This record gives sequence, C-alpha cells and structure tokens, in this order.
Amino acid sequence: MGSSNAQQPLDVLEKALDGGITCFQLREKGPGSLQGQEKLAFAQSCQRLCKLYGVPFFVNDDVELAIALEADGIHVGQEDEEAGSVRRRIGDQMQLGVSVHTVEEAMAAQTAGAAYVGMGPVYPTSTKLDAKPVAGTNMIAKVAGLIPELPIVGIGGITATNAAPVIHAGASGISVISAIASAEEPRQATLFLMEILGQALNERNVVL
Ligand code: 3NM
Repeated sequence: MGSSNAQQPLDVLEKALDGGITCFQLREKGPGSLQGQEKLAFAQSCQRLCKLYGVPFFVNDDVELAIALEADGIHVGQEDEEAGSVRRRIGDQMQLGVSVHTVEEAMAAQTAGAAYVGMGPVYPTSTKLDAKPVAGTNMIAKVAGLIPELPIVGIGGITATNAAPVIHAGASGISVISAIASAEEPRQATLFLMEILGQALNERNVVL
C-alpha cells in the first residue's frame, strides 16, 4: 500500500473494502517494508479484513507467506519465481496472477494456469520505482485479441480519469495503489473508480 497517505494502511484497506474493491493484493516490499513477524502479523490483519468483506486476498511475490496464510492467491512478476514453478508449489487450490509484458509471457502465464495477467505500467507511475517504460494500452489490446479467455488487469498510474481506455482496450479490470491509498477519501475514491469501471465494462457489453 502507498506510504504517502497519512492514514493507517489498515484503515485505508477497510475504506477500500467498504467502497467495493473486488480483490486485494498485499505488496509489502521495498525500502522500509515490514519483515518477518511484523510482515506476517500485518498480512494476517489484512487477510482478516478481506475475509470479513468476502474479498479475495492475494500476496505479491512472497510464495512462502501466501502458502503459510492459505491466501486466495499469489501474484508474481517476470523477475520473481517462474510462474510454472510457483504453480507446482501452490497446487491447484490457490489462484495465480502473473505480470506480463509480451504475448509470449502471457501465453506462458496461461500455460501455468494463471487466473489473470497484470499488464503495465499503462501510464506513468511513481509508486513502483523499478517499473518498466510506460506501455500504454496497445499490448493489452494485442493480448486481449489473441488470448480472449485470459483476463487482463491493467496497472500503473491508473485513476478514475484515465481508467476507461484500459477497459476499452480489452482489460477486464484495473489495479491501483495511489488512486485509493493516496486519496483523501479512499472509500469515495473507490466508489467512484467502481462506477467508472462499471460504465466502461458496460460500454464493452461486459457485465460486472
Ligand atoms: N506494478 P499506482 S506499476 C505495483 O507495471 C505496480 O507492473 C506495475 O501503482 C507494473 O497505481 C505498479 O500508484 C504501481 O501507479 C502501481
């Protein structure tokens, strides 16, 4: 979760859940991030909240933590453990998400049984320091055209103002950090994002 918000991360999560997020991913990494027991305790608190709201709880990158918590899902990038190897460790109960940037990577993710692929950064972002160059929506459209059954989630710099083109390009959803975590009113921001998302999916005749 973004650290630029003065609000406590668990408060922000609760407001986002209240606002209607449909999935949560714990991405506790980078400078100053919690480690060991502290990370475990924080993850458990997030998971408890998600359970209360019936929202899937995903862990980013940390396969051990995802397995220990029996998380709903694990998300890995191309620099993390290879998706096929992650799949063998998690079995077929846990969902798998994979960040991809090319058609080939998307196909490999699909072979590993990915429930969705993340694609980005769609727009400039200052949240992920080692983000790849801005990709726009072209590759999303390409992957959506070639592998229509594989859900795509756009990520990177997405806000209520620029979310619609991501969906129109063929993404099934969006993933945001700062648009919610840095909002003054995370619940309102989430409600608004969900409304924009619903409209954009509707325009593509996809029903939420
Ligand atoms: N992954 P914000 S961009 C975590 O391109 C992450 O794979 C990206 O944060 C990718 O919504 C990104 O604040 C940061 O831009 C998303």
